[in-house]
Amino acid sequence: MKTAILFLALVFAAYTAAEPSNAQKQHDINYLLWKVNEELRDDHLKHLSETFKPAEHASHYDDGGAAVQHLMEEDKDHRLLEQKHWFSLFNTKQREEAIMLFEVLIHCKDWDTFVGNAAYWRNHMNEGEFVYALYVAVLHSSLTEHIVLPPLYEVTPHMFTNSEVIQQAYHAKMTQTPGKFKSTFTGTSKNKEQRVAYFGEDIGMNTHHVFWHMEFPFWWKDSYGHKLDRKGENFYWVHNQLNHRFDHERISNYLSPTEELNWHMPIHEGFAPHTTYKYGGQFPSRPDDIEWSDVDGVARVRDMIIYDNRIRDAIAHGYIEKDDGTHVDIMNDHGADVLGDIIESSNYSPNVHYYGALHNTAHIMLGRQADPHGKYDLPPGVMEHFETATRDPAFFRLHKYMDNIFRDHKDSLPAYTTEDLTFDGITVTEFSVEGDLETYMEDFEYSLVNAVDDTPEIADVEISTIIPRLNHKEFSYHIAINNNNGVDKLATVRIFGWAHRDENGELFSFDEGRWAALELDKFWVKLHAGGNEFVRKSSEASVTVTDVPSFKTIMERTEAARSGGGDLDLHEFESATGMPNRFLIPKGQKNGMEFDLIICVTDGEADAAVDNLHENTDFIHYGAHGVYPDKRPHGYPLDRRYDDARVFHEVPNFGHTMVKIFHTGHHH
Ligand SMILES: [Cu+2]
Repeated sequence: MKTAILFLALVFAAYTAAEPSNAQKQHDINYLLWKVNEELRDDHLKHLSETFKPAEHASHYDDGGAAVQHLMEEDKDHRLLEQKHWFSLFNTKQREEAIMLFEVLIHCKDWDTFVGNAAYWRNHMNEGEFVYALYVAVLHSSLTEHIVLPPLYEVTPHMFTNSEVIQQAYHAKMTQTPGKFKSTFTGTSKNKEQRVAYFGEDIGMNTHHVFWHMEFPFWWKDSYGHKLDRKGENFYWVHNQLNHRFDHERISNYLSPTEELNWHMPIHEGFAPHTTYKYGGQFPSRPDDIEWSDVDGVARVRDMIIYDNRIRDAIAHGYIEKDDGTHVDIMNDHGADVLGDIIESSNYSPNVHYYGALHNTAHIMLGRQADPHGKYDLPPGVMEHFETATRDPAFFRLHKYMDNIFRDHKDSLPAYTTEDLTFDGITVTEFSVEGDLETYMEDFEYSLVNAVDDTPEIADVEISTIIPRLNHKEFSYHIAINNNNGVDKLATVRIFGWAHRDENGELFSFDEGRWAALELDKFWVKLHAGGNEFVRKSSEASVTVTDVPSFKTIMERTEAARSGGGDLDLHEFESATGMPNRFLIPKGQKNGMEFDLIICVTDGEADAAVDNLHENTDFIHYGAHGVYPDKRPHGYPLDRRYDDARVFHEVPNFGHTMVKIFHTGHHH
């Protein structure tokens, strides 16, 4: 008996040794990413990086060590990209290397193997590849479930910060003088696009975009452990929302909505990024009104037109053709998912040979238009990084073009009818917002300590930048719903909004408005028999996330938990995949921008893909783990056309209200 207890105690000790506390794991991740272009600043990790032997632990990988063998051989043969060189995910060879490291990490069965590999490869691989592989692995590995990734703009500040400010940061470091430098948005007011640069250049929005592409990598294989649910449809929806949010910022700034990119027409807007690679020079600029050029080694413009035609043909036919010649019907709610896989394209595309990779190739095409034949040896353009792509107005034009392809498909589906939408016995009796909605600009400060070079012998000086960003005051919806069914009913509540008028003050038609709608919230409630009344706060919106705290704050909280022995709780920041909550509503206008709000209450029993959603209000909106909680298509019930707008307005379980969004300038 005693020996059995002793044995159990030993097993337990061995088990706990293998799985350290959350605070310890967070500590390791923090230091792996801290000063990522410099030597490791944690003694244990440094020791690991010098002593860990990746290939000697075959039983600690669930692929028997195949991935690590592969990477070791590449390294031994000196085939890996050098350090202190730019990295672009759209560069095939570089991406393959980053994926090799990701595959090593995702196949680790325990933390010691994971962290040993991370420390080892940090010294052996290009820093950009390392950061990318580690971020994606942390997002997807079951070993790192509660790890919060530090804000990317403080890990690789060059990708988010204007060169002028980066130069000031180097100067501050050289002269050992602390500095806080003001960032401004790229360009001058001579460029109308400057008015909305606060959106495309928002570092939180850029991070959201990068994270989405890390949660749903186009190169994902299900052999990594799980299937990415509705990946293609999510691709369509996340970019649809980015586009329509951007268009709303344009309307509130009296600009016309983004025009779609056209392969037959010049690219109207040029772009001067004012950003520099940490290694590899300036990001290239693109002048105004250039004609499209074929890009050597990437694609010809006419290839893009051919792929475009094939995709539009599939929409017109109502099916796509798989590579084995069989057909996949797309005239249903699942169609957008298949089209998304094809258009991006991802590994889920059923026929990449025929439909190409419209989105990924277009990103590279746009990124290279400044040097399409490689004559000037320029590094990749901003469009070739998810961190920087939205800075370029052409990003939104490209995505408007693709959004319109999805719209062609959605508009080809049968219209919703009253029967489709009615939730028997349910009536929305009140839907209102307390007070006015109010947006404002505020100053945000982030650290540039990781932008500059240093040595362990010289102490850090505080270097940061201050940049304006959009925010809004908290508000709440008042909702009253009558349930005449005599029994409890589970309901899905969906809230959307769109500008009442366009940039010229003309009314939006219902059809224009519903396609441009912004998804503001989605949640499940239990409706009791009779009257139900509740308040929903803007901060609870399930489509947005809280901004992640600074790298320094994460480190301080981690170390406090480690030394105090308490466990680290950063769970509110675990998902960074949604839009920052600051952007929930578009910027208002001084005298108020009219904004339509609608609420759609539908059958929660029929919609829910997961149990007990009414008790779990902070479900992860785009999170890559598991099944997406809502069975309905994204944007439902605004995703399809209506034969008559009255169908929508007369459903008793829907409600509407009009509000005004005011903008009150800069708050300090
Ligand atoms: Cu994207």
